[in-house]
Amino acid sequence: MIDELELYERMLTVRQLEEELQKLCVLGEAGDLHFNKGQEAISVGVCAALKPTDYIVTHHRTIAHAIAKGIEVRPLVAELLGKATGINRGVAGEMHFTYPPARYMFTFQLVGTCVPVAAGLAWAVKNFLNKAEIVACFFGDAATGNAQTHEGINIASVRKLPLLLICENNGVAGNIGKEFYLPTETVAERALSYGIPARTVDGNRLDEVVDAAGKAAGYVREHSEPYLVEMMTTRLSWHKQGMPDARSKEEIAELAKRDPLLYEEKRLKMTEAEKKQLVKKVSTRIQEAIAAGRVAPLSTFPEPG
Ligand SMILES: Cc1ncc(C[n+]2csc(CCOP(=O)(O)OP(=O)(O)O)c2C)c(N)n1
Repeated sequence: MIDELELYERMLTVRQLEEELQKLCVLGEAGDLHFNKGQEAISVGVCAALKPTDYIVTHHRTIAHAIAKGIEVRPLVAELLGKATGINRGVAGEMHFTYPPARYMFTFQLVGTCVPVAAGLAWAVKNFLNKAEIVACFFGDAATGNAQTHEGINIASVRKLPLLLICENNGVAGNIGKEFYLPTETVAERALSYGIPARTVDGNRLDEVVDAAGKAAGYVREHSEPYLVEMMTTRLSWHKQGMPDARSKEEIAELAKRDPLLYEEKRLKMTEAEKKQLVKKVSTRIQEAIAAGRVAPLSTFPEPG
């Protein structure tokens, strides 16, 4: 049974953590990170619909997926600050980290690359490990214009691999609009050409995400075949820190009306007092993690040889 309040808390953790990390980027204590603001319901909802033993592979907006898959805030922050106490001893950074104990397997800087690697992992899980687990791969809508995404989906379909494809469709690639990279109205309709099922849902509604991801994951597990779920969403942050948004303030304010946190607060009929209490609880955890990360020793590369 999924605890809805706990899922809301995870979304809130991502939102608040990213806000605090952004301050550290400005101070020069963290690099120019990619944030997930406005898209939190997807990572949190999909991971909640998976089994803890299922694997995930993600693209470059990695922080939300890490929290969603259960990685602790403290070692995650340490990693992002390049500290030895980080999940990868501080040498991986935001777009290359991995945490197999949580089945958070790979993250990718190169757009589209996550898809063929996720297909390879699904192949290994099915044929080598002989397990009933599935692999979920998160990628953006612009990644579908990349050849590697095509190869990955193609081979996953031909080899009947247990791969759940989650397209986070925010309608932009950096500061470029979708008319420059997406030739169809939806990403889901392109799945037809790979002979795999697909559907489009509202990625800003946690309940819809959990339901769609749960059904799709069930299909993938039962049939050992890929399934694509396109989740329509809103990027409310800049593409990355240090790269101001080309969209107007008015445009972003319009998108913010679909804020997944607001939707969930309304749906759960949360009172101001309840929200305040949760914000305080989450904020304390984050502040403790940041304080610990700041004083932790810097990462060191192992000596060669
Ligand atoms: C192969 C490749 N080309 C270009 C880039 C530069 N780049 C980084 S993120 C990005 C936009 C990707 O858009 P999308 O896949 O829709 O994900 P979003 O950033 O919107 O979450 C681009 C073009 C890259 N990292 N890799």
